[in-house]
Amino acid sequence: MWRVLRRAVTAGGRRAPVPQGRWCRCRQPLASAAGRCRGQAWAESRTSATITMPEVNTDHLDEQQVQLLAEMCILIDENDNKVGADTKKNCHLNENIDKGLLHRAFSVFLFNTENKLLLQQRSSAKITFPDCFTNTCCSHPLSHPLELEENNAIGVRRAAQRRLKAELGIPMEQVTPEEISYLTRIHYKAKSDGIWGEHEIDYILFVQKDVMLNPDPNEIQSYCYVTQKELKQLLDKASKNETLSHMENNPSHYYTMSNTIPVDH
Ligand SMILES: [Mn+2]
Repeated sequence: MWRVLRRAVTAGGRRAPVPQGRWCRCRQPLASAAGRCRGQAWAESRTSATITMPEVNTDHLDEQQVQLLAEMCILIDENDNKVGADTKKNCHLNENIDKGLLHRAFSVFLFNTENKLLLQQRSSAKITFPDCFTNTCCSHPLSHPLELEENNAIGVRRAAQRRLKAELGIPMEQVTPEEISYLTRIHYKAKSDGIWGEHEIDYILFVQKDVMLNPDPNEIQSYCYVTQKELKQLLDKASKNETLSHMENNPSHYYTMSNTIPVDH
């Protein structure tokens, strides 16, 4: 996580050169002679009655988590321009991701006043990456006017406040959108299993505050604060597949961020 963040921050402010070839008006390479990039082609396909979505049986999954699959995420192109909306379920099916479906997301790193980072372990009920350790809170802004607002990433920061309350039980007034800093964006793609996966542009958000926690066990099974040194040790152990002493779980369950690239070149 630290390595990727450092790279993303260092890269801030520079623009990638414009490559040659045929380009869509959203500056993405064209996927077809029809003059559309993959993101737009996907958005248009969603309005067509001839497209069939993959059928996935969710009967064996956690009921509360399955209900959340109906939430509407924000579909984007590779430059983070909104191109539509689709369910959380459709956004996280590898079958759709393989066709280029991409959605907007965020990743919160909350530090206390001792500069320790809050980590969480996802619950076993989670559909993607169950039991994985990760940073403080990863989720999505929804396709709702308040969370679609792009000025100063305010919509994403509002969504982060909502999910810090929902997952960790942090009272809304303890972390307001004004106290959440937007650093940069990364493009992240990873498979969770054969069916489910992630493909998103993540807004990296930092918060520094001492907060009250009351985690929802359906979302989170454990949490801890770590120093930067402790986090590096944990990641070292995870990469060597060694047992973690005070987080007693399979270290290979750490989110791998190796497939991330900074968006804000
Ligand atoms: Mn996602």
